[in-house]
Amino acid sequence: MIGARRLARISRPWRFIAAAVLIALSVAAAPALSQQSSKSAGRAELRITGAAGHPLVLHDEDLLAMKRQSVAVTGEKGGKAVYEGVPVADLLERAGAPLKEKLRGPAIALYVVAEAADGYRAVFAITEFDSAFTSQTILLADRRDGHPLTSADGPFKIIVPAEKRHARWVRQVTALDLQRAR
Ligand SMILES: Nc1nc2c(c(=O)[nH]1)N[C@H]1C(S)=C(S)[C@@H](COP(=O)(O)O)O[C@H]1N2
Ligand SMILES: [Mo]
Repeated sequence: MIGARRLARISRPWRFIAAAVLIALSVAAAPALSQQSSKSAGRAELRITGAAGHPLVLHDEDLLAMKRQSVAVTGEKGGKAVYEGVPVADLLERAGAPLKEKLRGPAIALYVVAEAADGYRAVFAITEFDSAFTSQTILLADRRDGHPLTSADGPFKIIVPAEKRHARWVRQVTALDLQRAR
């Protein structure tokens, strides 16, 4: 039998250790929890930069509040998917880029560099986004088949529906840089 005095002597250090372990665990979990909540609060961002218009930073909730469009596409390997997002033209317009009736004269020399997190780059002439020039809608997608894009694809991916090769279907888009040809 363990006497009451002896029990108190044994259990006190154990109580101390249990408390220390609990504190250590909560300290360790805090960064993971705050990362989780910042992710669900949607801090994925898209920068629009460059020569024409004004700089603009958009978050995924901004894209969700804009006029949305979806497109059914066939992948390079034949798989089908429905991408949903915002026409790149609307994003450029929001940043003050000349489109529609303003897309004429010197503005015809503008081009957009789509920049990705892995350093990949693709170039589009500004006319490729304008509905007066083309019936194709190039989309900045944030959803595929109703779900947010995977980390390999997203948070944002450019969809070029009429293009059979997918070299300009830029994954992990971080910025659209609007430049003028010299
Ligand atoms: N960020 C990024 N996007 C990219 C690429 C890349 O290397 N990095 N490769 C492109 C090329 S060449 C192709 S064929 C497709 C391939 O897309 P998938 O891996 O989803 O099939 O992504 C395009 N988008
Ligand atoms: Mo490719």
